[in-house]
Amino acid sequence: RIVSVIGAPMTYGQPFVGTLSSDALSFCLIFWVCLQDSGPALLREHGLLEELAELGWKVEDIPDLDFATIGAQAMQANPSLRNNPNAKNSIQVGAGNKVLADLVESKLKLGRFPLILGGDHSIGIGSLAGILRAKPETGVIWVDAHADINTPTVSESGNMHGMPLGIMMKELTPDRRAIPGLEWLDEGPHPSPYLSPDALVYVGLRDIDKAERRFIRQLGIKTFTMYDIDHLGIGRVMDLALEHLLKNDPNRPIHLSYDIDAVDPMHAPATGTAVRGGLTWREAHFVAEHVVKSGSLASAEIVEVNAALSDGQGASATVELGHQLVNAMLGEAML
Ligand code: DIR
Ligand code: MN
Ligand code: MN
Ligand code: MN
Repeated sequence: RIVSVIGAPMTYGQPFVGTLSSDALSFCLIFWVCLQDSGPALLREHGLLEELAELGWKVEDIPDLDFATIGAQAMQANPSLRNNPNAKNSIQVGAGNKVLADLVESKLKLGRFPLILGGDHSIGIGSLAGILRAKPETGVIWVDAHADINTPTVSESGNMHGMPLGIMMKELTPDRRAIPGLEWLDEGPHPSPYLSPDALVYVGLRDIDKAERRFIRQLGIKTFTMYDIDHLGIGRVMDLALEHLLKNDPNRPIHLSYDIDAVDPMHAPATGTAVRGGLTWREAHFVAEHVVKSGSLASAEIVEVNAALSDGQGASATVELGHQLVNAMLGEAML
């Protein structure tokens, strides 16, 4: 099979752009790290593509999406639009995700396995939009310390990496055209379907905002927090997660959206919003391995690997983990 590696170095959905100290800002301007995330480049340098080939995949390497340019062009096209504090950088986030969605959709329709390298988790908007246009029946496993189900109305931070699921659920965002930059989701001959709450399973949550808690309860979303992992063990949790998604259709495609901050900061310190008490190294791998073993994994993404947010040692440890998790997603553990 062919894996299409899509570098999606989005940074506009997280707080470390635009709001930096002057020191950090000059660092940014020199190294471009604030407008273009280094995650995909570092994973490539780490030998990711060669290893996928060794695992038996044909690798299609797509040049990283240039979100800095796409974002700047979108801003130029809408000079009158003000930055919205309730959905920060929504023009740039929206424009970049539109390109990502088209790419993901086209690769899936060619029968390829899209492997998306983030970037912050706002790219979940484009990934899900593209996936649901190609395969509307897809189920999603969201591995994260956070629920990422805020909306511009309820978000306490305004950061869009905390909103992809809130924006992709009809119950929470019935009119996506109201968010500047995201109009394309509901426009044109080919609008992007919403994700149904029962098509989602969470794994690893431990930092949930008040409004998010209410949404999860109201919508009845299947959720396995760190408490559940401690209680039941990761094996049982993943069995139950797959059972929830596959009980009515064992052939349903699954998308794995993997936020590296689900893993304990001991192993993944280079990420924007680290939360203690996360997945162990083995639990983190098992999550991916067990989804692969089901035979249902059709697409995957790894997000929030942000080397700019740690010292060199922390950054290389996080990239190493990200690389290993990608190997797991693409079947390294299968005999
Ligand atoms: C928080 C943090 N719930 C927010 N979310 C993060 O800003 O909405 N998601 N860090 O990855
Ligand atoms: Mn996330
Ligand atoms: Mn997170
Ligand atoms: Mn018990």
